[in-house]
Amino acid sequence: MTTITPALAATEQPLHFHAPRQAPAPPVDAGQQAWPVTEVQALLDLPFPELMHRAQTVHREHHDPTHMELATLLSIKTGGCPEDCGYCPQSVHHETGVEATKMMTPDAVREAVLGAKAAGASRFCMGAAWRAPNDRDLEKVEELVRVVKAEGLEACCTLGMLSGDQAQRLKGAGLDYYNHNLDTAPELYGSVITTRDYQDRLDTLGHVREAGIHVCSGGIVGMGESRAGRAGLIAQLANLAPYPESVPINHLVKVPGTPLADEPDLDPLEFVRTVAVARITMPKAKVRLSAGRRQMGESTQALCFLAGANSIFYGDKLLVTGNADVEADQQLLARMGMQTTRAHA
Ligand code: SAM
Ligand code: DTB
Ligand code: SF4
Repeated sequence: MTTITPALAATEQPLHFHAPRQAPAPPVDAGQQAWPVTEVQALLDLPFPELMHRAQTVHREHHDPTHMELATLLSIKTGGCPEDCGYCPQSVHHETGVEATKMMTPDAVREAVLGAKAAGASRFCMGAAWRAPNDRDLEKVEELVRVVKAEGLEACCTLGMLSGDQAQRLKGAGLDYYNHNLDTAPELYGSVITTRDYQDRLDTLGHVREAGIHVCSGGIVGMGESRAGRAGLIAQLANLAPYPESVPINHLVKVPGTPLADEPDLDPLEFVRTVAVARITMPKAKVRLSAGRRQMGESTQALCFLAGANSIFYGDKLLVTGNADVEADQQLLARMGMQTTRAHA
């Protein structure tokens, strides 16, 4: 069960104080459901040191553990969203003080892309507070995707639900990734969002996949769910065939005025466990430590990187809330001896 990393194998035997506890093996038959939720929960339940060892072993088999992807996020159309997502400051259903804006112009977006590139980001993700874009919106977004691509960054969008035709159009504009999160386990979805259902989310992911755009899909941890709830989310993501190329794991950012503003704090180790299990069940994916980094502090972030997170949102702002500072991120990565990739134009 334990793989010896090449560097270790060449010189010495690993120390084993006791045999690792029984934990599920990776899927063997691609035709079957890859990760039953019970097996995902069994991973979440492992003693923390065992779980971290498993996650690091998988991580090293597929990725350089010293590498970090930097993705910058920009809200191209903020607020006024008709959906009622319980966590979200941009919903018209919650009084959060977020003002609705018009869509940003290509020139303003270009400026943000250049800033992100100069700061070292290689991926640029544009978010809009829509239930779904209309066709006029989409035409404008196509232009923005071209702006990002012209500067040599990977382009990602998150615009809400998409039809098959809209996904094809974004692909035609050069979009690399589309972000659309499952957010939580199917059985918890209705208690967080009532204006759309899980199947709507899965349908959009299907359209994105069919159009040949890479899928970016993850969820939010810390919304009051149990371990079983987190297992349900990870199992859904891991059982998408194929699983997403990119998996954002957000920690709930509690925004005053949203229904989840007073949610009790989650034990940080539960968050790290979720990252580790995402890494084990989706070995080749980029696992992005997304919202919540500012609040969780450096030690928890460092544990998440050791658990297999190899991408972060980089820039002083997420969509409407603050992110960890760029300088603090650069220092943390430098202190950890980690490298990033720069965009080429
Ligand atoms: N409106 C589009 C949609 O919902 O697909 C795109 C933007 S929406 C803000 C993108 C994602 O941000 C959500 O699916 C959710 O996972 C995440 N998000 C929103 N508010 C959050 C919060 N307060 N804390 C953590 N994640 C959040
Ligand atoms: C994702 O998974 N997280 C990002 C991005 N995809 C669009 C959004 C996080 C939002 C956090 C709260 C806010 O600033 O609105
Ligand atoms: Fe709208 Fe997206 Fe916020 Fe939900 S998460 S309210 S769809 S912006």
